[in-house]
Amino acid sequence: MPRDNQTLLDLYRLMALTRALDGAIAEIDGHWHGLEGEEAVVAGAYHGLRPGDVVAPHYRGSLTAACGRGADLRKLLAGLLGKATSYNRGRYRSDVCGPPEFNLIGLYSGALGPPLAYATGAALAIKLDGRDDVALAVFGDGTSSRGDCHEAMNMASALCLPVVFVCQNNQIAISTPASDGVAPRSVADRAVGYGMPGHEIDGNDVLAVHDTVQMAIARARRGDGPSLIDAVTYRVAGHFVSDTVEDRPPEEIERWRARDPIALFRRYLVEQGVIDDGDLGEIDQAVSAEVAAAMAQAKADPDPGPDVLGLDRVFA
Ligand SMILES: Cc1ncc(C[n+]2csc(CCOP(=O)(O)OP(=O)(O)O)c2C)c(N)n1
Repeated sequence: MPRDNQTLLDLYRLMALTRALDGAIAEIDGHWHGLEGEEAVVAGAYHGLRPGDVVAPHYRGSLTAACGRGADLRKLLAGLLGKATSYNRGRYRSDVCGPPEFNLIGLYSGALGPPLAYATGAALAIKLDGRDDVALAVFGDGTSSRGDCHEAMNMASALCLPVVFVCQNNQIAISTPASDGVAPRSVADRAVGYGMPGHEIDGNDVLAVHDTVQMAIARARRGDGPSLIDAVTYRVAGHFVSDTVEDRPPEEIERWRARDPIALFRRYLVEQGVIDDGDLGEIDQAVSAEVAAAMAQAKADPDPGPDVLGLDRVFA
């Protein structure tokens, strides 16, 4: 698929931003569910959407989805810290419930699975309105075994809805390996049962993710219906920051660390002559400074007052 240098650099920047955010939040929040190693899936999937498209992100990476759609970093971090300056005035964690003005569907109840149905409902609305927008639902391998996932995919295919399903397959759900929790060999194989295209791809290759998601989006916009993409990656850290239980073999973790998606993409960009190491370092520094400044501002922001405890809307 042809891509211009700006797209390549935007993808790199979104991956670097995702990692810098992840590291900064991990330092202050022991309950943070990080996504180190999974950056290629989220940057590849969330880059290049149109404003009218609707996204139901997986909770790991929902901040990347919001950033990719132009949300303000300081306001997002204020949401994480429960500050009055956040999009929802400190009422809900922005890592699971993004600002709806960016057409983001949140994990409103905390239950994994329902967002697939919400995204499918959004796709039905898009179709009934006669628009050529699409809905994108991203979810984990564990979530893919929920009943909601089956219902959403069945309805999406039966009604030929413009929705793209992307499994952010980090191969584990808390402590259940996908090999125990997913019945077929691959999540993508389930697509056959729904009569939609299924693609198993390298989730550590940002270009494979971006190209495949964009291809599925183009298909959905044409009115040809849903697709299922299984982006296979790996969770190199614990389920959340303070999770010290580790029952995966250390050599398996090291093998995946050696396939770090950001390092792989850096090498590609330099080898292709798109950018040199020095300029990549400048992007890294700029992104880190941006995250540090937004975090400092969000920390200094005021806590919500009694005014947000009223019975009005959650979102400002
Ligand atoms: C319906 C529901 N069941 C259980 C949970 C508790 N829970 C939180 S994270 C998680 C693991 C989900 O695994 P997966 O979908 O693979 O995503 P990952 O955490 O690996 O990114 C579970 C079971 C939940 N939030 N919602």
